[in-house]
Amino acid sequence: MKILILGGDGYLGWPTALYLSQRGHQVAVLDNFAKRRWEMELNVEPLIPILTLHDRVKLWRKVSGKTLELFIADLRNYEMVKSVIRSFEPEAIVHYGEQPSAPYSMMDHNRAVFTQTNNIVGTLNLLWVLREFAPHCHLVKLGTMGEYGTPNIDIEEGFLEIEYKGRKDVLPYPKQPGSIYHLSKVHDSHNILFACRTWKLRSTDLNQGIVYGIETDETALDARLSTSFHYDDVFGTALNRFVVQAVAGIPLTVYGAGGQLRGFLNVRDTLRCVELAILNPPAAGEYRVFNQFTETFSVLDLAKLVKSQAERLGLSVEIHHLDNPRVEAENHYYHARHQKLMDLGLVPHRLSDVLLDSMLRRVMEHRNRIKRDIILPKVRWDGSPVDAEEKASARPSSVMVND
Ligand code: USQ
Repeated sequence: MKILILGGDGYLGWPTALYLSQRGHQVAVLDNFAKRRWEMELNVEPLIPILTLHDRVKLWRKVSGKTLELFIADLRNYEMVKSVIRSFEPEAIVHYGEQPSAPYSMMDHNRAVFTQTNNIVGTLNLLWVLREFAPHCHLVKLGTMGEYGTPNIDIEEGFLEIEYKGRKDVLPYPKQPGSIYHLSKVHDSHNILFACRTWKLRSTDLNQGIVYGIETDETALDARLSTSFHYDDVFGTALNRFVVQAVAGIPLTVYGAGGQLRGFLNVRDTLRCVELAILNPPAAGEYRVFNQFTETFSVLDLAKLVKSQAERLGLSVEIHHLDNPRVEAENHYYHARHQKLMDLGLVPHRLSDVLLDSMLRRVMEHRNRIKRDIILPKVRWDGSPVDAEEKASARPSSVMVND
């Protein structure tokens, strides 16, 4: 199948491209290198150095004999999106091409506006191009479990059957996201649902949980095929950060009580879920939602798991409860359904001692590259100032990001 990966230079886009290409699909990757620019803005970098996208594509051809077509384009530019879709003619599009960080979106007004403009306009352009030039193409869109927030009832997969004043309907599940970034995904979901209903496009919205892991079968073929693995306070996610902190001898940064419950999945399962969605497309006009995670953990339990596995490797690990920089529930009900991908055949890679051990060992190989001053959280949801120690490593307070 002809598959276009938007955000093909990123943590998930790159391994997805390799995975699908390895399985015989004709794959193209598109990126505008925004992530690399944000890294420069914040003075952060991936733990394992990565090549330029051009060189990664060349290396993949050498390693696998397979070709990835490369597009450099910005989704906010309608003409660019149009020309890519018309020239490649994808049958499926996997859309990771958005600003993915909640803290980045909460940093300041500029970045809040940027996140929503970038994400929502990019996706709207894409929907419009599909309407005009590729109405049969299946849009596999990366949404987030964070769209739902943490309601005090079970979370369903996208839709909720409700009875109100004696009448029944199945309606989009209510959304209570916890950041400007998560809100951007909610707005995308509404736009995509509208496009499917009105223009008979077809789409799968993958409400993905928090991804962890460094390696996939394809990136392991050559160290230089590694994906872009972040552990800083803006682009790193909870478990990936804890593993790096454990290796660096920095106390694990649990925000608040640590009772925040979230759905997690291994990076290898992200790739399989995307493949399952592609191989089982929705009908024309259908908008469907899959909750894409495999296990639920509290943040504190994750920290404890990392601590105990790291101690088996001889590392000494402490857990610190930091004043929570976010506005979120720290003790709450959380029961989210995630059956549809299992029904399609997903066999999860569960978080195990073996898996944590291999992550820790991989990070240990790169321990000399860990930047200690990019670990503590410096973005507060309520806008209150960071403390003196954090300020010492503060970022530029004003950055023009709206190019
Ligand atoms: N947390 C800590 N300590 C840390 C980092 C995070 O306690 O050092 C806590 C946060 O307060 C939060 C939870 O861990 O309660 C998750 O935070 P996160 O930074 O790992 O993930 P989040 O901001 O929710 O966003 C990430 C990805 C995003 C994706 C989302 C899936 O960056 O792209 O959409 O996970 S989900 O969370 O299910 O919405």
